[in-house]
Amino acid sequence: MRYLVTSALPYANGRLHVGHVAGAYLPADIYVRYLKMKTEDVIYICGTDEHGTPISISADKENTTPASIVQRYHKSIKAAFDKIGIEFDNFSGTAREGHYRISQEFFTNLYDKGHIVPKDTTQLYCEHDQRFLPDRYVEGICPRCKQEGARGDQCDACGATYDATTLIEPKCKICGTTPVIRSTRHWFLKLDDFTGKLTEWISSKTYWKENVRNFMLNLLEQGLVERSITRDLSWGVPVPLPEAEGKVLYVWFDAPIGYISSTIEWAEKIGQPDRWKDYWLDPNTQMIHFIGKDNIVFHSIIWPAMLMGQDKKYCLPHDIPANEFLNLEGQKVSSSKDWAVWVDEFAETFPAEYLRYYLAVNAPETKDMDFSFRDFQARINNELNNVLGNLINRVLSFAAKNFASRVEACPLSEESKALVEEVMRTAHECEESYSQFGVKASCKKIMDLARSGNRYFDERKPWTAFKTDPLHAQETLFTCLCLISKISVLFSPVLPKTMAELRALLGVESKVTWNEVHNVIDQAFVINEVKPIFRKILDEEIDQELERLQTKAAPAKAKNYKALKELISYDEFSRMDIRIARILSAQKVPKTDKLLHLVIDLGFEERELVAGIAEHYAPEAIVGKKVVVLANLEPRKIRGIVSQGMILAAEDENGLSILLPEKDSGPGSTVQ
Ligand code: B3M
Ligand code: ZN
Repeated sequence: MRYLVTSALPYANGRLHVGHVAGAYLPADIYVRYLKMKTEDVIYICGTDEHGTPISISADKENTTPASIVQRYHKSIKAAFDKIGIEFDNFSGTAREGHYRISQEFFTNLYDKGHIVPKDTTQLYCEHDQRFLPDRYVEGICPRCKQEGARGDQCDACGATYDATTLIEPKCKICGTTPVIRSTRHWFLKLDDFTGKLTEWISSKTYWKENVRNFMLNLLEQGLVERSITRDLSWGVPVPLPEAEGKVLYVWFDAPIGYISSTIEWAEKIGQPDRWKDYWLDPNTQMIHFIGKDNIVFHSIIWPAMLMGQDKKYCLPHDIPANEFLNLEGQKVSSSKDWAVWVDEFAETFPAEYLRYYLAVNAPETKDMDFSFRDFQARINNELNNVLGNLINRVLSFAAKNFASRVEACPLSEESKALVEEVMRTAHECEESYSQFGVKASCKKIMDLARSGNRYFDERKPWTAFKTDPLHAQETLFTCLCLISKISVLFSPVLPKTMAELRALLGVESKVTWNEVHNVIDQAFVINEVKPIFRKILDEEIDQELERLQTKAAPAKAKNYKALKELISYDEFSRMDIRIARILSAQKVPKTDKLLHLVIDLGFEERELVAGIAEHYAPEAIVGKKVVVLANLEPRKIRGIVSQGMILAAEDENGLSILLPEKDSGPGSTVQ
């Protein structure tokens, strides 16, 4: 059997957080490691998704190119994967030439068969920026739930997808002006052409996760509609039609093709350029796409339809294990609000495999789960340390101390045989759960086995037996060492590095294969070294993480920023005459709390003005200060005083703060 495993291509537009890892990457990595241990023919393919409007918007904002944004995040994402041992056979990116070529081939194949048709559509167009505003280039009020900040392609609040022209009060994301509606031609994929084939195909997928299968059946039942697969953008794969100049393929059209282009890149890298065909063009390949639940429709309907419409006979997905979401401390993860645990940061603070363990036992396989730092601490301390770590420590220390680190094989009593049988049973159960992507179940079984090991050790009391019946103690130790060495195999897909360390301590072969769990051990164990392989997580460490999370996210959460005013032109701005002035005298305006009566020196003249700062500044505290004044504001009579100008001050929930020039600019200096 041949396996082709993929994980959703992360957008090259942000750092990797633990939510990503829990859903689409760790379960796939564990599955692939398991298959590789079974010496199956498997490759694990991924790369960054480098198109789409969020990337070009980031580039616009930073005044740089999409290519440089992509490069930055490709590197950062790959480095984060490396840190937690997510090991791809190839990690490519979709802005590469080979990817463009094959994406265009996909389009042309479908087009030539009549599955792609042009249509004149209406789109939002910004007259100021002279461009169309696809997808996230526009924001407005959701036509369904009326939530503000809904994007052109979709509303995050209610999940609705709609035509951008139905957005209420749409605004251009670049300049904030209200766009107009203009017509433009786009190309649509006639998904309905594939309804028959898709229905037949899905009917054989009885083993799929229910969420994916139901989703798909539901969509098929509702009837598939044409989907626009082109956009008016400059960043992306150019549409390969002469009449489509200036248009690119929609990011979701080219992204899954990245699975193929990354495999082709892999084949080229290993010097066997045709090798990719063994996977993609063999109908018996089991292709498995690990994704988050938000990507189901693209992987189960659109992508298979795209594959079905090709000249080449590509294999179709064998399974699409879609995971649910991982929340953080009870709230939805939000990258923009910094309510997230970043993988690279986390791996600086804690051993990276603790994260793998926690995300595995807490995997959002069938429902949304929560990442909580206290729970993380409890799991690591109570399970990895107190159960498995404790078993390893006591067995290895005892062997080192009382058996000079060498424990010979010996005949086993019924009691010991029962434990060995439990090991075998667990091995079979893990085989079953690993092969069905069940990482949570595997971890639980392995921990239960370690618990049984501790119980067995306690009951047989080798520390007493050793004095009266050394053979009894030897049997206990040997059986425990067998159990631990089997755990080093069973747990390898989840904790590859730690289990390799454990195997080094145990003095067993460093290369680990799955078959080993079925072997009967009849050789002595020669312990290399005794040292703890886990450490406890301290309360202080967790307090610190929680504090960091709260303070990072707090400003954005608590603060109520005032809405930005409408844009003004440079001309409008330049009509304001702002100057530096020195305060010559200040006194309270009688019978008011807020007002100060000031005399200021503008260099070329002296003036009087009234400022509403008395609650924040005592008169004597500001005399002599140089301040910033709007000097050409029309005079206004306030409490009998003609106020000629306005002092500029910043305001937030802590009150007012008058602006002062940072250097010693003299009165009359202009401000721009
Ligand atoms: N880039 C979307 C996501 O991360 C996406 C997946 C593409 S898989 C072909 O949600
Ligand atoms: Zn605009």
